[in-house]
Order: sequence, then C-alpha cells, then structure tokens
Amino acid sequence: MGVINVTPDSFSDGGRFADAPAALAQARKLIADGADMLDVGGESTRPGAAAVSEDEEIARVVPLIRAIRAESGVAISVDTMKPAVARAAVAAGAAMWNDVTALRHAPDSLATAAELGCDVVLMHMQGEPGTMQAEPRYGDVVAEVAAFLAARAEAAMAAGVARERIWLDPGIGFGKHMLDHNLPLLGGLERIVAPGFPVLLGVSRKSFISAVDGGGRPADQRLGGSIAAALAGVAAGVAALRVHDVRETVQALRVWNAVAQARSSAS
Ligand code: HH2
Repeated sequence: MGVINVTPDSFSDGGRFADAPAALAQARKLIADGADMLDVGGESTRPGAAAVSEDEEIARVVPLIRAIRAESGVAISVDTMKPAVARAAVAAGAAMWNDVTALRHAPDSLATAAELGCDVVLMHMQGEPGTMQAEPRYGDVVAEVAAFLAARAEAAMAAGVARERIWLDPGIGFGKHMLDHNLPLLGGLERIVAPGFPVLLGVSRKSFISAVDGGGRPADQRLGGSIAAALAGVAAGVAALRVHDVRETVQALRVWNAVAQARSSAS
C-alpha cells in the first residue's frame, strides 16, 4: 500500500503532494513502482497537526481518488476518521476506509462503515492524535493492543460490518513510546495476526527507526529501517504494508520471497 498525503503538514511528505497534479503524478509513480493499493489521506494525524474541516478534507481527497480511478484499477483506500469523508471517497471509487480511530471518532462511524460495505482498517491508538505521544502507558502492550483490536472488530461486526471486510492494524507510533512500546509490539506481531483478520502494518519512516539508529535521523533518512521493520512484519504474517517508498519495498519483498522459495525447495 503506497501512501499519498494530500496535506501541507504530514510528518514525512507534508506539502510535497498538496496540489492535485503533484498528487496524481505521485499516484502514477507508486502504481508503476508496484503498489497494489494506494492510501489517500487529506488530514495529518501527527501530534500538533492542524485540524481540517470535513469540506476541506473532501476537497483534498475526492478529486484525486476520481482521477486515479479514471485511469487505473488499483485498489484505493481513504485515510480518514470522518464518516462523511469516507462516504464521499467511496462514492468516488475508494474500496477501503482506513480509520486510525478504529471507527470511534464519530457516533455514526460504525453505522457508516456497515452501510458503505467497503473494507475497513481498524487501527489501535492510545489517546487522541494531538496528545497521544504525551505519556503513553501500558502494562503488556501486545496483550492490550490485541484486546483492543478484538473488541473493535466485535463492535464493527455487531454494527453490521461483514467479518471479511475487517482489517486490523497495531498502530505503530500512535500513542506508543518510541522504544518501550513500538519494539515489543513489532516483536509480538504474531499475536495481532493470530485471530485471522488481515493485518496492515505502517512502519514506514516512523520515529522509532531513528531512535533505534541512534537518533537524529530525519524522515527521509529512515529507508533501511523501514524495510527491515516491514520484513519483520512479513515474517510475522502481516497481509499488507503501508509504505512511502514502494519501489524499494517491492524489491525487498521480491528478494525475501525468492529466498524463502529457494529455502523451501532446498528442504
Ligand atoms: N500511519 C500514519 C497515518 N495513517 N494508517 C494506518 N492504518 N496505519 C498507520 O500506521 C498509519 C496510518 C502516519 O503516517 P503518514 O500518513 O505518513 O503521516 P501523517 O499522519 O502525518 O499524514
């Protein structure tokens, strides 16, 4: 899944694809690079990001989704917590609603997901985007994230979302201490995968990579760590990777799979 943020302030690519021609050019590049899905977002979730109105968010994502749909069959996801934005995105051709609040943001989130009938990504986050990194606390981070996701999947199904539409995401970097929480969660991904829902993993360019690498690495200098963490996710059984650097990740996956195949024919 390739990321396109049509925002002025996203943490890793903010402002680069904020105008429509630049965003469409980036979509074409990600498709040519091998993305199976594109995740289009019109509001940054990073702490301190400016709030965006429903109308503004729709105006950012819908023309791009329409333009991609007009020329490509690639699967399109919309990264939003607002039901009205998800509704407009699905009408424009999106097939997946990626919600970092796991359908908790609005009173009608669950019912809207059921009505739209699209795939939904339920992501774990402790707290709210603005303050989530202030003081995240867990006893057993893997158990707590797994329990939260199981409860949100139950809530979605109770509201009428079909089981086969549900994806889970541990929400790396969302209300998690850089090393104390993100690393155990990545080390325990098998427990997030175990219930059998497809799992989406977003590690691309995130801050914990810089922390592991000694600190001070800006977002555009985290490619090696992004790929290492992505492959750790693949080894644990995740179904999709949300990434900014599609070409490099596809190459890593091809080599990973080729070696895995060689290993199984050798044994
Ligand atoms: N991470 C980001 C945004 N949306 N959605 C899911 N399901 N999983 C993630 O890990 C995830 C996500 C943050 O990355 P980015 O989109 O690059 O930044 P921003 O939120 O600042 O737009």
